Amino acid sequence: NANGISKHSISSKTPAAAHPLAVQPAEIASNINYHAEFSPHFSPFKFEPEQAYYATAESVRDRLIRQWNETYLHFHNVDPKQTYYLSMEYLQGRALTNAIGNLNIRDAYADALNKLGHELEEIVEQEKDAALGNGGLGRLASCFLDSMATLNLPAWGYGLRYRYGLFKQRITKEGQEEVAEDWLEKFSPWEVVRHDVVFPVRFFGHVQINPDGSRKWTGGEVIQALAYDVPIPGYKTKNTISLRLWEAKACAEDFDLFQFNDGQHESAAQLHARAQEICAILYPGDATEIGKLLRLKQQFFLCSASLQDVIFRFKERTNGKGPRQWSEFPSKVALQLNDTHPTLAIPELMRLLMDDEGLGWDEAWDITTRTIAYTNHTVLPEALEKWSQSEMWKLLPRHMEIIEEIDKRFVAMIHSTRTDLESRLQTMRILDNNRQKPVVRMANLCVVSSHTVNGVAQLHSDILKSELFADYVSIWPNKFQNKTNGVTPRRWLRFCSPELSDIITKYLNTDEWVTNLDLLVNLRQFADNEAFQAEWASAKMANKQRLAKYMLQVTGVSIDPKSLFDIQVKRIHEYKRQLLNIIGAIYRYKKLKEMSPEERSKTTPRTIMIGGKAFATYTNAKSIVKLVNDVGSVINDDPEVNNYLKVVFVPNYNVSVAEMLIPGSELSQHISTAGMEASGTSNMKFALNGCLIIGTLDGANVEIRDEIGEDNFFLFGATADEVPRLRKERENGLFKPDPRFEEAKRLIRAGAFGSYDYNPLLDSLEGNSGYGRGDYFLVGHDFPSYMDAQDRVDEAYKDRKRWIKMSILSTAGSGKFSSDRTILQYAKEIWNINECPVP
Ligand code: B1H
Repeated sequence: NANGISKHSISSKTPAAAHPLAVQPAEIASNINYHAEFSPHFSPFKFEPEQAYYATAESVRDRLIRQWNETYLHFHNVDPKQTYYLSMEYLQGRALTNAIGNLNIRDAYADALNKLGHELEEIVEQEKDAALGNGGLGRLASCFLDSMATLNLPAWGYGLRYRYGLFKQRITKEGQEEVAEDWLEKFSPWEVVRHDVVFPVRFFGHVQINPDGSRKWTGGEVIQALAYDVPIPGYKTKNTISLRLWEAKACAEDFDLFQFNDGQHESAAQLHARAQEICAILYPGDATEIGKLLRLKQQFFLCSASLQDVIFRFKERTNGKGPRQWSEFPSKVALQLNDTHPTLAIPELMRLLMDDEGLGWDEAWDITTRTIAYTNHTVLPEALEKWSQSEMWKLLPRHMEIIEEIDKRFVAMIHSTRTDLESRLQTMRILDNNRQKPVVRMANLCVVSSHTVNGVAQLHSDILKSELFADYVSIWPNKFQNKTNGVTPRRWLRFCSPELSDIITKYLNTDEWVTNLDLLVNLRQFADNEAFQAEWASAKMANKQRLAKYMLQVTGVSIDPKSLFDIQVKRIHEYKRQLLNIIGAIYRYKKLKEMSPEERSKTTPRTIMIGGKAFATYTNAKSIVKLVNDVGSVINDDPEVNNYLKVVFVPNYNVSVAEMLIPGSELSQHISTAGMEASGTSNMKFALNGCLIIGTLDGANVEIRDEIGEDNFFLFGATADEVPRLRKERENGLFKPDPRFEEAKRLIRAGAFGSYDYNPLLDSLEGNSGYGRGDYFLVGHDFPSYMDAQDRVDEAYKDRKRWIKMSILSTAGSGKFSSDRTILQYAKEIWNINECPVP
């Protein structure tokens, strides 16, 4: 290629002999030993758990690479239409348990490790989480990869290889402290660097107009994108797909030897430093707009490298049939944008097709719009990405030309065919020029340029159609779809709760539910079966004991496994209303204090666990973290009540912590202001694990309740369609707060939980209007019905048989929420791709 960088391609000279892989535990043990001895990372004379982990992981990786190569070659030969999932985030968590589970070699590896004097359970704990994502959106991408592989779909993921993933949360007296998380400190055994896969990505520069009128983007700086492949095995299938993560690096020739020898060390390495910046960190925002130029660079870096790779593969897979026709592109490639973060794929594909491949606008536009689809994950106005036009002109001048042209043609189309929409044009346009600083509205660009736009739960998709994108629906009524989220039942039940899984397999008399989650519905017939109930209860108890042990270890607080385990874990955000939870807990504490010992002994003992990370500059979210910790310190140290109530903050919530918490949970809180949580996915994981939900009619809660039955769901709160009216009423001074709510707030202000100044946080719940003020999230309004729902929880828990039955029905009703179902719907209804199993 132009930069003299060679690309990998399938050669006729592939190595022939397949090296046999170990099968028996003794052979596996010797293979692990082999890796321990020849891995250059550690001294061969040590075989502590850490070394054992790396050697085991490398042994497992050999198998993944074998399958990955077979899958790649198979796709190459069959040349099916393939989906590429573009996402700025993947929350992979740990890989070892998942890999040996999916490859169905767990027992052999456990035996092999035993032979070497280690326990698998201890070894898997050595692995650091790969946390290249913030929350639900990133974890969804990882669940999707697992399902794509398991369903044998020709699909894979593209992302960025951040040097530092999501920060580690440390809890101090001051509250949350962010610490860089060094997931690559030693190295990651799950990635394979591909020195033969490198693409140039340009920034800045200018547009050159050629004599024939064609345009070319030149100058500026060019940074290289280097591929790292993370093999993603499917469950009990040979298919192993790829998560390709790009790393940024500068070319050797960009290193100015003359300057360096001249003593100007820093400026000599300037481009190297700027390249390193690009993939240095994941921006730790979740549903908050991050207006950083470096973030825009990251987004373009992902889009450009991935599209060059896709086009390279498209051209390569000709199977000797002569050069590709560009008209074939949409029948070979589907691109899915995970929210607007990879929107630049749209102008970048247009640019590559027009400027590099010589296509005209109309043909390039036709190909682009038939290839790209967009998933929206939020309606929160502050999370809708808008980039400054002037910054974009500097960074991506050719792309801005293309975006202007898309906008211009859209405006012309409205004027010529839809004069009825002319009054709406100012909000529908891609360019917003009516501000001091004109911006590009990324969501509008996505809607105009995609063949399909989808929301992530039915209620959310309905809101997209009736509110956020209503104007576009009248132009393109068939463009909008719903794809309710799902979670992988492998990680989120089969592997994180082997105890419960074994019982399910025993009673269903098959383990097919792991790939056909709808089979769980057959558990309903056992909901009243006493033997089944007893086994179910004891599995849940074992999980609670494991969780209690963990909590003691990380917080020093001892919790009673016989108490009701009530959990809320998710990113801290005002719309998710952790404040409602903690204010409810404070009122509960106050009531317990007022009771006689006799009365107290009749209450349902509870352990409330709250965990999650707050965006570093989100002041109210950080105050909430501090408040939960302060309230916990007071209650947990109060001997009068601490047998009946504990409040514990779960530090550093991440995927691995979730795998411990969710199986041990009995009640979980999904209590966002209705209409604001697009879907939620942990609600699905909790329900799948037999945990009951207290929640609002928001996001996927609505569908979960439909599936498991309203009797098995603790519902409260305003509905989405009531929210605007309630906010109005509040503005008009018509809201009368509940005295219990007022009392709990008064206690905080009076310093019952320490001297930290919670007034600014509590003030957000007062007043009459304004975003973030005047109780925009309706905590006060929903408080009384929340407390009623909590009373119903306490009553239900006293009847153990009833509770266990509800728990069973919860799991039995969770079949719909498998990401296998979600991905099959994407495959059929958006991507138009078919399975391609490796024989
Ligand atoms: C979701 C985000 C998000 N929606 C901006 N939007 C980000 C927005 O770094 N940023 O700038 C990062 C993430 N994340 C979540 O997606 C929704 O809030 C959940 O309700 C939903 O379940 C999840 C997956 O669809």
